[in-house]
Amino acid sequence: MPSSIVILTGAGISAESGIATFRDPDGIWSKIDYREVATPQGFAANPARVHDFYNWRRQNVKSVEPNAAHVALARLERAFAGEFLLVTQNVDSLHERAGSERLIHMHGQHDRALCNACGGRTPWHGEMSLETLCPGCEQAGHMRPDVVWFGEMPYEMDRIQAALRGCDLFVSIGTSGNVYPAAGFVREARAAGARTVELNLEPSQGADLFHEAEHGPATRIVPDFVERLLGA
Ligand code: BJW
Repeated sequence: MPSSIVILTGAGISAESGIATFRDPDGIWSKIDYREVATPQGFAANPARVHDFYNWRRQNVKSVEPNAAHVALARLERAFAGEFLLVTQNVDSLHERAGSERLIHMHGQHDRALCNACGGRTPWHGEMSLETLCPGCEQAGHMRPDVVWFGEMPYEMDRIQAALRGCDLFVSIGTSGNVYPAAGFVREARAAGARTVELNLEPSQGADLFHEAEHGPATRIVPDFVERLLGA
């Protein structure tokens, strides 16, 4: 049994809940140019377009439920006696809705807004527009979705890297391994001496870097993996 676990999740863990992934053949980036909606330059060029995109995504996640893979990770966190950190690249809230608590949203969250002027973060569940002003800001700054776009620094990197340096099991779930720094976590965990496991529908970009892999839908392979781990 390991003593310290870090788990990284990506869009694939939420796919069976009904949230589209990014790079699968029918994924979001097959229909929409990421430069227009997921870069600071895209937001500066056409903020209304970016607000429309995230209003649609925020609305979409309201009707979905956590699946068996989210539930299994919450169960692992509760049952495991050692150090545990779940790092998700996902901006949906399905992990916390399934019961996960030791969780970092490294690419931000749909249900929060970020003030361009004061940097304050506010819970946000409705639509956002060019007229949306920061409720707690003396400068009445404009709000943007609290998500990390390309070229921006992901959140809580110091905490994540400390956990990677101290872990003896690293598990990557439902991510294509295309986007850094998350795609580099497996190397950091390996350098720290961790056993590394990939659970994904298909081999990811960095599949060779994992000691073990299991390929299949997350709702099957994640609960199976958790049961084996807790039973060991
Ligand atoms: C299933 C399944 C099922 C399906 N069961 N599995 C050149 C080299 C190295 C790095 C760079 C470079 N050029 C630029 C960079 C940096 C850049 C980057 O990595 N670019 C690459 C594309 C090359 N990264 C950044 O800019 C990051 N910041 C950064 O590096 O900061 C440092 C810095 C700052 C300033 C200056 C210089 C350096 C920020 C990245 C932000 C990513 N943002 C997004 C949008 C977030 C908001 C939103 O949701 O709209 O985050 S993009 C998108 O990709 C989203 C995701 O979190 C992220 C990762 O995607 P993920 O989760 O892996 O999804 P998919 O679709 O790719 O994969 C799904 C997988 O699931 C697939 O494998 C399926 O098979 C599988 N699957 N169904 C199990 N049922």
